[in-house]
Amino acid sequence: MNKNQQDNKKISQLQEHTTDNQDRKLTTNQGLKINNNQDSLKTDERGSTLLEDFILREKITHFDHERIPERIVHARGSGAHGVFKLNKSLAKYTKAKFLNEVGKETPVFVRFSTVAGSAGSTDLARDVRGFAVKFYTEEGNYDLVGNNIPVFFIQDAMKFPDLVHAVKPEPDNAIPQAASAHDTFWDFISLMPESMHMIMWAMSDRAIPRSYRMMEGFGVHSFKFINSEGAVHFVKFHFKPKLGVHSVAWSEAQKISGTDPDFHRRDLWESIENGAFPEWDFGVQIIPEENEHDFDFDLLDPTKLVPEELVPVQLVGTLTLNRNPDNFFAETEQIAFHPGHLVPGIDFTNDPLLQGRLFSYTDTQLSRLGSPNFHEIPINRSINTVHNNQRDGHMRQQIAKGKVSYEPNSIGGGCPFQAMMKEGGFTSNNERVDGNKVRARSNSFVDHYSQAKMFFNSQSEPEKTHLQNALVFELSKVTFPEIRERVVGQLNFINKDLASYVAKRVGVEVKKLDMPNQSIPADANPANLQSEEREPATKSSEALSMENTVKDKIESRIIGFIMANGVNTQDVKSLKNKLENKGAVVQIIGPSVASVIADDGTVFEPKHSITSVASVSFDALYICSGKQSVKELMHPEQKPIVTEFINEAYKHCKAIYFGNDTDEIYNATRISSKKHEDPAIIKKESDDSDQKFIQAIASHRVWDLEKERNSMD
Ligand code: HDE
Repeated sequence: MNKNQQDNKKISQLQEHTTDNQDRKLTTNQGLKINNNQDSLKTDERGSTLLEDFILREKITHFDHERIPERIVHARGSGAHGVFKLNKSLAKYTKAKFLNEVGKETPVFVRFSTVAGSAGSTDLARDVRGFAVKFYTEEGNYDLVGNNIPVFFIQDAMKFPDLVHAVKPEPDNAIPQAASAHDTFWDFISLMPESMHMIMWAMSDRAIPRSYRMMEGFGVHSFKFINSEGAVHFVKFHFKPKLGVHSVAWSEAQKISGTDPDFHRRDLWESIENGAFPEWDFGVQIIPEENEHDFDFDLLDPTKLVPEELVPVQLVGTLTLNRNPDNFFAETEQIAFHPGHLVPGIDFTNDPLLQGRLFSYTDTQLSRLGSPNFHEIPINRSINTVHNNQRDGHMRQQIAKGKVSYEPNSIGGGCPFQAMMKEGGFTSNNERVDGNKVRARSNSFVDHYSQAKMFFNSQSEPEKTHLQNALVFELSKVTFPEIRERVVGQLNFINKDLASYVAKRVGVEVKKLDMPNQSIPADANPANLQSEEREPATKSSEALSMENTVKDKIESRIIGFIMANGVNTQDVKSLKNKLENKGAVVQIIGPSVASVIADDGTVFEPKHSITSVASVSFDALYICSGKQSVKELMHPEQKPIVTEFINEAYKHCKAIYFGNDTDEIYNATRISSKKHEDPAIIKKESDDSDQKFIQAIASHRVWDLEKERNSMD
């Protein structure tokens, strides 16, 4: 543990519950030392096992009960510890202490997740990603349970079970796993015009991130900040990754799902182990209460975002993940988030989606973790001690002293006391409430297309192509033509070209939207909440395109060095040093995992054999210099494997660098027939070639050249 981690109050609290088996004897759960862990107790060597074998019974009983229910949504996830540091005080807006004092550090645990798949599903599913942060503040736990997309599919919690049932595997045959490309999801979506903005995001490359470290995080709903004078501001929360927002290609995602379904989990784990700590800027968009109605959308509507052109994001803090969990189940699986875990100075709004969440999260922990004492599980404990009169329940850990478990009391001197506001006692925002009880949707929520248009307008050409093709992919898996037609009808409200592009490729025509006439009251039929086509007030917004993201870093990018015996040592070492100095990770790929002997006798140990890894696991490739090495790689047995490996990286628009004497390899690949200049294909020609390669890696991909790179066969 380094000094920073020792100072982390949450980590020191966890130490009390952490064990280490190093140099210890095996024991039962009662602490009894075990002398034989190989054989059960029997009537004879070949006899029946005795019921009295309490050691066997304990071991098997525990094993029988090892599984707990997985999360109903967000089951597949990975997490890490870290710290949140405040760089700019928000005291003007909120009295939350962790957001007041510049320089203050608050321990955090962050869990990233996919939504639809089971706990064992692939990381690379086309899906929204969860981005849930637990801040262990001095005033109690504050949970910001967000996503990597700033809006949501539905406007009201009432529709959440329907949405989730629609996207999960279909109930008759439990197919498909971790995928939205099926009938029931698109049936639901085609009837829910309010989903269309989120559909634009979910079909964009945001739904197939390169890494958890390269995703944004959003609180999604509008929340409230309350300052010490009681003044209220609306706030939207943002996390912006220092490494930029980057994605993989869809064909790459599908292949990664086979070659390394733990791709994101591994990436997070390894970058932290390697000291390349993932970092985000934390930002807020702040809107004074009196400006609530200044927008052409409702701040309470979770299918809308606040364009950064209207309200800039103020960057006020840094989130850094610097420590992997010691135990996945104890920490990542048992962590229990809840948007209702608040601290003074932060409050909810009436967003009807958020309001429903406030019920759901404690409820789900009860079924998942099995007891109302889930807050006592070490990862869930607040760093300040809990004092209240709640008692007992399954698996109670806390030993609360004294006779008294009620309030008011005189026997216990009235303790624990209620805290006054000035002592940090939480008070809800004193909002005036006046209205009729109705089961209805506000008219201010019925505009479903203008922000979907804004998102589509904001995309670069390659991003638009990817989005269109994602829709084509998904809808091609829908077996009901009328559903495909309805979705296309919805798309037509967003963009005519988009609708006709998709229609042509999924075998339907663009028609006037025909919503089924269901036998329910018209005003309660979601299909009737269809809005008119409307132009967005903000036509397009820079922040919505990944094209405009950070592209000047190669930190933690994985560069595959392809080499064989006879490779040029000097050349390998020099480039490796340059890349590693900038924080990239170099991994050697050999013809097999056997040691590679270089031209001067130096031994390189490959991490991978080219036969057992695919180029999708790398951000860029270097074909190392050396005649002998090239000769071995171009041996008839190796040649097809090596060329396919490189061709695939080419197809995925990656940077590929050819060292000296590698023309034979270059000529064997599809790259040799390229017709135009390609800044990410570099030959070692001059002193600045290495620098060009570094720049190409930092740019992530040459998406602009995707058509060209894929068109030659
Ligand atoms: Fe969740 N959501 N959600 N959700 N959600 C859960 O809680 C729910 C919503 C989000 O890493 C569950 O502990 C309802 C929006 C994340 O442990 C459950 C509604 C956003 C995670 C639940 C929503 C989220 C969850 C399942 C609509 C983005 C994973 C397991 C009313 C702002 C947290 C659990 C983790 C998890 C309910 C909508 C984010 C069932 C009812 C919108 C990141 O309680």
